Amino acid sequence: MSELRPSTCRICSAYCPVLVTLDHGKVMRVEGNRNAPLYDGYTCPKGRALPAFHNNPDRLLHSMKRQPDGSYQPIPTDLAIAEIAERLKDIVARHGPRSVAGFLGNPGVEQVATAPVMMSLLRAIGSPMFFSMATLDQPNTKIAEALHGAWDGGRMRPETLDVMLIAGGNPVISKQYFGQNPGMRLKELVRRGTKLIVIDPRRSETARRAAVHLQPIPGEDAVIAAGLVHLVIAMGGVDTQFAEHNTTGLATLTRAAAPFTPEYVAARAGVPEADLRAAAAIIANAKRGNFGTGTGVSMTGRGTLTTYLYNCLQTLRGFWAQEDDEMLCSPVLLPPANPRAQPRSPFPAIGFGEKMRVRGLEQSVAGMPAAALVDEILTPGEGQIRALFMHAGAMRTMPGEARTHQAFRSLDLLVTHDVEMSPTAQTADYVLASKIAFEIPVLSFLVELNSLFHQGYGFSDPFGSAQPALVEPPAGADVIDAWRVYYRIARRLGLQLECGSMFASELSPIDMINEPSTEDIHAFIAAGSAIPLEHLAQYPDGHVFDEARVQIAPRDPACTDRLDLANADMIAEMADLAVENASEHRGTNAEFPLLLVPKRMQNATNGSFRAEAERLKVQTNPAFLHPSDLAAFRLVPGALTQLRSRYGSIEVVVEADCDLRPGVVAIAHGFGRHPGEATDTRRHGSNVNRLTALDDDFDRYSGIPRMGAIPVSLTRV
Ligand SMILES: Nc1nc2c(c(=O)[nH]1)N[C@H]1C(S)=C(S)[C@@H](COP(=O)(O)OP(=O)(O)OC[C@H]3O[C@@H](n4cnc5c(=O)[nH]c(N)nc54)[C@H](O)[C@@H]3O)O[C@H]1N2
Ligand SMILES: Nc1nc2c(c(=O)[nH]1)N[C@H]1C(S)=C(S)[C@@H](COP(=O)(O)OP(=O)(O)OC[C@H]3O[C@@H](n4cnc5c(=O)[nH]c(N)nc54)[C@H](O)[C@@H]3O)O[C@H]1N2
Ligand code: SF4
Ligand SMILES: [Mo]
Repeated sequence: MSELRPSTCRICSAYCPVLVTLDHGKVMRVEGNRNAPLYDGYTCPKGRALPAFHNNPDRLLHSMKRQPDGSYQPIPTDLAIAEIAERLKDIVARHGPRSVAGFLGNPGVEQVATAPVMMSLLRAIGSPMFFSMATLDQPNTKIAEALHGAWDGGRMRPETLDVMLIAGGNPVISKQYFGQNPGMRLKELVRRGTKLIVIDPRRSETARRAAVHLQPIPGEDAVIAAGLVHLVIAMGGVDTQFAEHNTTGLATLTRAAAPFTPEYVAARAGVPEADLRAAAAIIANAKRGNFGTGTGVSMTGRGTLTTYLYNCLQTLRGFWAQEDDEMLCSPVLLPPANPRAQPRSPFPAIGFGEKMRVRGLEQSVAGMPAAALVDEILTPGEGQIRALFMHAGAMRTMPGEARTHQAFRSLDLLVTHDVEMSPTAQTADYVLASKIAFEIPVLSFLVELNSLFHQGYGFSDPFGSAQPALVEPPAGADVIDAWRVYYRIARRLGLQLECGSMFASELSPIDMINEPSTEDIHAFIAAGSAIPLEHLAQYPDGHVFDEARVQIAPRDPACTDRLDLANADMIAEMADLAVENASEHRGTNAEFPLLLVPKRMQNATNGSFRAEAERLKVQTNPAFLHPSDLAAFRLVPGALTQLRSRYGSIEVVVEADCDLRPGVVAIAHGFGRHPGEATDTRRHGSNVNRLTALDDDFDRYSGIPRMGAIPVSLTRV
């Protein structure tokens, strides 16, 4: 019996609504759901390939335990959990609570119940060591907000903008900034007259729609941002009335930006001065605008300063939502909001939380520094991490693959969840076979939650959906929701877990006798939501709740908060930037003449979805170069080549890309096999994180190292 059921693709945070064709409980077909609002039926090829993901012959259907000889044998999941609980008890008794850590990455997008329950177990044990990929992604967005302050009313809605600037982001492919049908949203934006400014060393799918595309040398974004601040001030673009009422530090910022003249910036960043001036003129003449940064900025060093400067530029122009504007991302499953057209003063970015024992790092507003995890494992002494719960594909996605591998294998206990024997699974003591996709109920909560950390997420209109699981795991499978592992461990250790909305002052106890459902955990996280969760059930395709639209309220006459245009650390960094030796900081030379940059590919999401690589034509992650560079290295497209950085080397397939700036190598991360496995580069791709290091030129707040603008070289094989 065939039936059509609405659900949501969760391979990435776009959360596209889909219609799933089921036949006798088997996923047969996935297509965009045109009945759902906002998305106009959009899906990408990955979403449409979900049936194959479900029916992947390599899928892990049983949990695995590592044997003394390094091989893996199936183990009943509940037995694995019992053994893990015993070992954990012993580790806590011997090394204390801080020796237990949890790490959550992108698989938490699919399994949103993991985060609260994993965190709850760590809290019950008394460990502060909860890490997430957020600090190896774009921690600069939250940190810049802490340093500058935030606008209570938020940003201006995209459909009202005269100018939108995106530096180091490619929404058409990544869906970041336009989560709902990005191609179409961007087209509408430009058709309505918004001038798009894109800063990207590649003429990306997004840059093609730009009024001005700056194609700079990678890693010079802070210089460009400072140059735009300088020019906009010089052009008389400061909204002086807004600045007077809402800011401090204008004179200091003006002085700090003075060295970044258009001549200097153009020469240093390798962009035409006329284009830089054209971009500044668009900004200075616009009435409404928004500026954002992506991973091209956060990975290439100085992400915090760059995003800080774009926030300052936004403030100089008064580009924040005004009284009576409709709030961008009015809450649906988040608690009700009452935003006002007024500033919120800066708040501490660091200095309040757990201190790391390495590189002077500590917890920040962006979370615990994930870049410190590996060295917290490897550094002996009080507080050393001995047990790790991993819910990510870290062996492919963490900078510095070799050191990460060394750390993972040195643990007393490494537990990971997985859907296949990925490189990360192959380092673990226990691999817990996980449910996937339509076996898991879905709640649109995560998309809204992300909007609190990064302006590129959230629903442009108050959309919400909650859908049940559609299918059972295959007959005979012994797979589990990740959160249940933490719940069952706690139960075995006699610990009481607590859960609730992250906005609530108090959490509520979880029933430790009758195991809750995943929907029960969802209800905990959405407690106190603007639209009660029960209302969502009436709309199987999802719904825009017009009653949830929030208008920005007037400024409170008593408000004395101010946005800071002259954070001391940021101003000091600008001074360093202005006098440093640019080429020395960049690190290119005769041995490493090229700069490697990150990019995302449409048909792969980080390290996931390798099972369908063949069908999606992303078996390998090619290293793209400008044809002139290929010629200079006497390489032809498709050739196998050694790509080398100061930290390591990988074999890659080179391809030509006329849209790239010469001197740049663009390659996607998330590929490659376990270091011990035989590899065919054309079939498995290569792990870019053999070329990166956890302590390379790292951000002092979040610890994120350089994962872009990395000096590299090519050698023919
Ligand atoms: N060099 C370099 N490194 C990067 C980046 C970069 O640009 N360059 N980007 C960084 C960024 S922004 C991010 S967000 C991270 C992403 O890195 P991760 O957070 O690791 O995310 P994924 O690679 O998407 O994780 C998917 C993998 O997790 C495993 N997995 C474990 N549990 C589950 C589960 O329950 N379900 C499913 N479906 N899979 C599971 C699967 O094997 C799958 O391969 O990478 C970071 N690393
Ligand atoms: N299809 C697909 N979608 C994804 C993902 C995926 O792997 N595949 N990953 C998801 C994740 S985890 C994240 S964090 C988001 C990220 O979302 P985005 O940040 O939008 O990621 P990208 O699409 O890689 O865009 C980064 C752009 O930065 C450019 N760039 C590189 N170096 C520099 C530089 O030095 N300066 C400037 N100005 N630009 C530079 C690159 O050329 C690229 O076009 O995407 C998410 N969506
Ligand atoms: S992977 Fe594709 S279909 Fe799935 S949510 Fe992301 S953009 Fe949508
Ligand atoms: Mo990410």
